[in-house]
Amino acid sequence: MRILVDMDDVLADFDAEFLKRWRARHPEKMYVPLEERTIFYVKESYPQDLQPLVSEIYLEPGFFREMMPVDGGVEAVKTMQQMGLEIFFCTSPLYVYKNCVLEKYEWVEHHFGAEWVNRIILTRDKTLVKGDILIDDKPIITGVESTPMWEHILYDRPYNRDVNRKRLTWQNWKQVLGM
Ligand code: T3P
Ligand code: MG
Repeated sequence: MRILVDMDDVLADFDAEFLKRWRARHPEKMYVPLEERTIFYVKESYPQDLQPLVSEIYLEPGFFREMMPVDGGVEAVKTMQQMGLEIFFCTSPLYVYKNCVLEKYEWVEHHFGAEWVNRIILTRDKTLVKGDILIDDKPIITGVESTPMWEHILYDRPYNRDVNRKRLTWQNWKQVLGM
């Protein structure tokens, strides 16, 4: 069985990194706590006049490299591999790819080890990738293939709770996947 695992907000905590930087840089400005996020894209969760300041943060050097791992994620992926599952990271670069692409590779090398870099699939279209399961926090995943090979299982996040689909966290993945 091949499992595709998304990176941002599944293995690497994009939202926490954003909030940490936002609150340090703009302590006088409003912020949206994670539990109140109902929109996938962090920028769209903020008023229009603040949006350039939001994207400035996740476009800056170091943002993707310095994200903390999501609790239990690294361990879960390594356990899956030990159980004989075939694991690939399946992640999309930002359209403004300058720092993000390199830093995603660095993040995997740092948190998993150099040999795991061979397992990165970087694509803007995940529907083209073959796998049995895709674990991803994005509510709806679209691309040129209308019926992807994988089953999308949501990584549970506040902004995807309106989607009625199987969901898991790194605390309950074994029960949800029946392993
Ligand atoms: P991933 O496929 O690893 O989840 O959009 C490019 C990547 O950045 C993609 O990574 C999703 C992530 N991302 C967010 O999680 N939230 C955002 O607000 C933005 C702009 C990107
Ligand atoms: Mg994601």
